[in-house]
Amino acid sequence: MNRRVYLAAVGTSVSASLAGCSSVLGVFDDADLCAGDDCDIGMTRNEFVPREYETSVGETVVWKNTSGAVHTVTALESGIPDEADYFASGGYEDEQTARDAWHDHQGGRINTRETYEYTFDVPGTYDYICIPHVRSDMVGTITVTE
Ligand SMILES: [Cu+2]
Repeated sequence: MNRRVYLAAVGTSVSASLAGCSSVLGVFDDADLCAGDDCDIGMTRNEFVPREYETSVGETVVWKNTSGAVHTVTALESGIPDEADYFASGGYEDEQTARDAWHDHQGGRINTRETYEYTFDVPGTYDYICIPHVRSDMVGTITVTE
């Protein structure tokens, strides 16, 4: 975890999350957003916070479900560098398998207060989604620098 980058990212995300604050907050959402101590990216009822996060090669990013809802972290194959490995909560090797597993048995789910982590080894931009909430625009982007 890179605290300096995290704090910078939080600074830019606050206004964005406030702007999208019309949604009904779950019981955990306001009090227990990821504070950077044990995670980098929190998950409210339907948002990754921060939505855009910067890290560097070799750093491990930790997501934590800070809401009462169930989420996934699922990379979009079309949204990651060509040389990068695919990643998804549940450890699925490709996006279709991850989607099928979710629809079949909520495979890859991250329950309340659970975490998912991934170490980025290839620089570039990574787009990912939460499968059950992508229609609510629960999407995020990780930028990995050298
Ligand atoms: Cu979600």
